[in-house]
Amino acid sequence: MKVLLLTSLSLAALASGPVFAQCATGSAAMMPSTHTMVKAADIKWGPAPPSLPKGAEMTVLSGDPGKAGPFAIRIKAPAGFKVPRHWHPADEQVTIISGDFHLSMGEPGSAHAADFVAGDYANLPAKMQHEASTTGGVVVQVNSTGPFEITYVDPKDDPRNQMPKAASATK
Ligand SMILES: [Cu+2]
Repeated sequence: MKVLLLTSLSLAALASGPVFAQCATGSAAMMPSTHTMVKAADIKWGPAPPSLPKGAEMTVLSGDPGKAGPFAIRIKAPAGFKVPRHWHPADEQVTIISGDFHLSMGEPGSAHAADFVAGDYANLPAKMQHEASTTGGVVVQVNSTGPFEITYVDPKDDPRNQMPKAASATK
């Protein structure tokens, strides 16, 4: 009986080891095949895609938001910037790098709102509608799984629907 007990204990110990090792290997397999090192000082900002309201800048840290698979981007938004209620097809992990950020999760009547500062984090579940804004400007990092898409709850809020009008109004 003693031998049996020891055997089952050591089997349990063996089983717990490899389980964690497998988890680590599994998540590593999800990462891009090439390593990426990004120095904040070297980041080159470009205009954010037309799916976001005008004024924001974006940089891609890793992956490709337009393709299937994990990616990391940063978005730099000026003071007063607001992204009206929208949702994404995949979970969106947001880390505040600098500035102030305000997030309202869920439908307007029952939304959960919070203010964020540098170092704060939020996970925005796939298809859960939300609204984001900043008072004094913000840089956020977004980690998600491509292809990245934004669907505005009110199509009138979609900058892609406003573009022709905006262009003719300024000319
Ligand atoms: Cu969003």
